[in-house]
Amino acid sequence: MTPTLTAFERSPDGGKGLARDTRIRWALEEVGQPYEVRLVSFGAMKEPAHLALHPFGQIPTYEEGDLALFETGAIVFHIAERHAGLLPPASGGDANARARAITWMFAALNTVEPPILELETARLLEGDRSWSAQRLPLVEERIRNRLGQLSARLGNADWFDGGFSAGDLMMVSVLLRLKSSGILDGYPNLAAYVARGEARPAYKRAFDAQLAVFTGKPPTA
Ligand code: GTB
Repeated sequence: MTPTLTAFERSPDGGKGLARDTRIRWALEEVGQPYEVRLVSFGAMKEPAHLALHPFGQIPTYEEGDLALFETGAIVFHIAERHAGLLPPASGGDANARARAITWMFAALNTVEPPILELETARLLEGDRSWSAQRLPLVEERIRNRLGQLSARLGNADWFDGGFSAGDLMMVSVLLRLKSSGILDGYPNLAAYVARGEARPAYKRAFDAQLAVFTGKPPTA
């Protein structure tokens, strides 16, 4: 059954791939699952029909037959459970490696993304407050602290635990949000890690597909 995602009809980033539907598109591309997209306006996201799918009135959502999901972590995990390629198999494989890959998904969402979101809030929503100039360095410091720890763990490896996994997909998606800040440049192995994720053909297809929404041109891949 072909799943359907929701995505912004008009993304504030104009197609830079930072809205969270990109990580779902990427996961589906990695496993070779075709999908459809329903674009929603900011108004429609707060209407009852969308709120029935997403209690917080956000994108992305994921519908597949009778199943409706929200939260990108749950959606990527669901895709990884239903298809081979994003997690080591649950049985007949390395169960510990699977558990570690899932751990990296949680680490990306629960430990790395929050300070990055804080920075976006501090810059976009609080930049005009009198205390903003004092707060920003503190927020950036919290990010650098996490990146230092992440960089030390990654070392010279390509991915966080052996081969590419849903954990890396999520971690790259989260770190991508820092690209325009320049903060990643201080951690060359993390910058290279993000570039490796972006270079994956599945990521490129996902990126092109979300960009096509804004250019009106069909994806080239
Ligand atoms: N925890 C949820 C998940 O992981 O699914 C968070 C979902 C979420 O924040 N969705 C955002 C949303 O719907 C879009 S992705 N916001 C509208 C609202 O809350 O009313 C966040 C996002 C939006 C825009 C950019 N951008 O333009 O750069 C980047 C990221």
